[in-house]
Amino acid sequence: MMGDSQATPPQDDEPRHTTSRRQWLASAAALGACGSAGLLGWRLARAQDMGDAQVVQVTARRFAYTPSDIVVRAGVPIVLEVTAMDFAHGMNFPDLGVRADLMPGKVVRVTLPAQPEGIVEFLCDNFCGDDHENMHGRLVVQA
Ligand SMILES: [Cu+2]
Repeated sequence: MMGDSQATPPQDDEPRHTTSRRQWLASAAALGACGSAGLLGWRLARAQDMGDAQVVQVTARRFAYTPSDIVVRAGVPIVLEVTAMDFAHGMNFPDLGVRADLMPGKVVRVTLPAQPEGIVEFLCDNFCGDDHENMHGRLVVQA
């Protein structure tokens, strides 16, 4: 980009104009040198946030989540693609303040922030029948 603008300087600029333009170019180049590195770093960080989320498929049906132990890596955002098979179950992670209404037959994406190592419990919070209280599972976060 810089090469292009230097290779074809505008012919009709006044000298003063040219000077200020040159100063602008110099500071732009200086900015670009460290600025683009910073921007690159930012882009990489964003890409990791977005692209490296671990995706896990989960199904929900009376009265269980499958898998009931969802094993994920610590420190990496989590996306659960949850399909309810038979009812609009409600997936609730009380400790994370995250819940989602599941739609029978549809994939619902439940996004969770990166977690430290440990266990995070989740449950069904839409009453779905006699064993509703037993419909729960665990996010098993491993280092
Ligand atoms: Cu349920």
